[in-house]
Amino acid sequence: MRIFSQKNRKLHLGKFPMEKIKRVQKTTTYISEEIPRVPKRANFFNRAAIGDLGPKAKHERSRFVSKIPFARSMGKVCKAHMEMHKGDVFETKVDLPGDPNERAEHFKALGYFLNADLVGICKIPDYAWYSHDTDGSEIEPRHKFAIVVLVDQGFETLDAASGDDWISNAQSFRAYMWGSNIACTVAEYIRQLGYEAQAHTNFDSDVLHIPLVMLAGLGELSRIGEVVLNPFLGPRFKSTVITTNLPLAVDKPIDFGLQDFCSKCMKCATECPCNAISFGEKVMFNGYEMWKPDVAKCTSYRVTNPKGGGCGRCMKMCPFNKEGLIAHRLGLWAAIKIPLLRGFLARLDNWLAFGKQNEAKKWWWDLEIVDKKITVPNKVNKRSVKRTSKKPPIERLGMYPVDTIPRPDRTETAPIDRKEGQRFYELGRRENSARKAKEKAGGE
Ligand code: B12
Ligand code: SF4
Ligand code: SF4
Repeated sequence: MRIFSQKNRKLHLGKFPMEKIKRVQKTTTYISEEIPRVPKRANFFNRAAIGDLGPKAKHERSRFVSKIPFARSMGKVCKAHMEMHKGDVFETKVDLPGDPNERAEHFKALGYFLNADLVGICKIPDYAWYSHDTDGSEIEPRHKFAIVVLVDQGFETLDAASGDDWISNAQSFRAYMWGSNIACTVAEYIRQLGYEAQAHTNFDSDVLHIPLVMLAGLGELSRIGEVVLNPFLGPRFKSTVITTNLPLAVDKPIDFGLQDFCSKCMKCATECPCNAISFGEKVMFNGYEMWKPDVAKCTSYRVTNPKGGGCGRCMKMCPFNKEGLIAHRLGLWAAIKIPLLRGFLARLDNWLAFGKQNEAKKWWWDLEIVDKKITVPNKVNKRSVKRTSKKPPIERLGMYPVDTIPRPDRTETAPIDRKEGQRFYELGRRENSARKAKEKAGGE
């Protein structure tokens, strides 16, 4: 719903007023100068497939998306796009407008024309390139610029869902599929203009999306952990990336007060069905700070979930996952502009039980593919709102930094060591407190 006329709004600005959000020189998440590159073997979906999370996760990993018929069909579309990720570059470089600003505006407007929800541009730091592919071969950081495209997972459908029922993976794939359409089209177009370009989608990506989404000024890293939150879409999006050597003007990171808001709100942590999200302080992980989630717990839960396919309940329950003028825009304005209100707004969201399932919006069928037959599952996750922000007395989270990752080409199982993971978590917590204390004392 648009209240005011958008007649004179330039198309590269998109539909959300991102130009009103404060821009900053550095991300609101601390990033040191020394970030190691990691191989695709580190990806916990890959680890589950190889058996590092045990036999049950290994078995279910092979079907956790394709067990939902609708998610499976979108997956097939994305798979068909894979041959378009890379491609030949036209021999003649087109004489494009010399100004990188004009070019950046062109590609943003193009993204919006193709139905992107948000588009940003950044330079790609080396660490955002995976170091090795799944076969162990090295990956070269080959392009300097990233066009980062965000696609909504769909507010109204998520409003009806529990976040971990029989639509969850299909919501992910809705966004992956549109993202794949956009990224493959834009990459091919850039190659026709005579410049190298590659699409990085959910089916194959040589880059890590989280740092790129932040650097392209599309959001701040949230308590959920490995999720960037945009003020208008909340955490409810998937990203897709086009890397290129075509020089483009870049965006700056944003600051809308999320680090402070998340320090006063625990809703994602309270509502996570497997306690994978931290109630505590940020930790240092591979040279940057974050609220690291326990990805072993999250991956196991998502792939083995017996009452649904996948999970995204943390996104669903976040107070920033809203739409509408009163519920969202006014609340958002207050959360950004009045820091003193943030704790109250977080409590109010809980008290008003925002995030409860809205049955009026349910449209999909609960269906599961078992042994190539479609069945109606007899179990479905239905959830209400916990309405508490109490930290559990004991919180056992593990994390798995670069030194714990199996060799890039290792195809045999390398079971994770949960005790060691918990030890690393404690070390990361201490490292971050020491860093902050030093910063406070005026050190580096
Ligand atoms: C594998 C994966 C998972 C796995 C395992 C993660 C893991 N660590 O192995 C699990 C199951 C946990 C998972 C869960 C979810 N995921 Co996920 N995931 C991925 C995926 C496909 C690959 C990441 C990877 O290879 N990790 C392995 C290594 C690299 O992990 P790592 O070293 O610990 O680094 C992680 C972070 O620390 C961060 N990171 C890496 N380098 C750097 C550097 C800096 C400076 C910083 C600040 C951060 C950072 O990114 C990595 C993300 O896993 C990415 C897509 C992508 N290509 O980036 C999506 C992605 C990160 N997931 C996404 C989402 C949305 C989710 C879920 C909400 C599920 C859902 N229904 O949508 C949950 C959220 C869980 C949580 N609490 O954070 C989105 C995030 C979009 C956003 N809003 O920011 C992504 C980008 C997918 C996409 N295309 O949009 N995911
Ligand atoms: S952290 Fe993982 S298991 Fe927990 S709510 Fe988010 S997606 Fe679900
Ligand atoms: S639920 Fe609360 S703590 Fe979690 S990401 Fe959203 S605002 Fe931050």
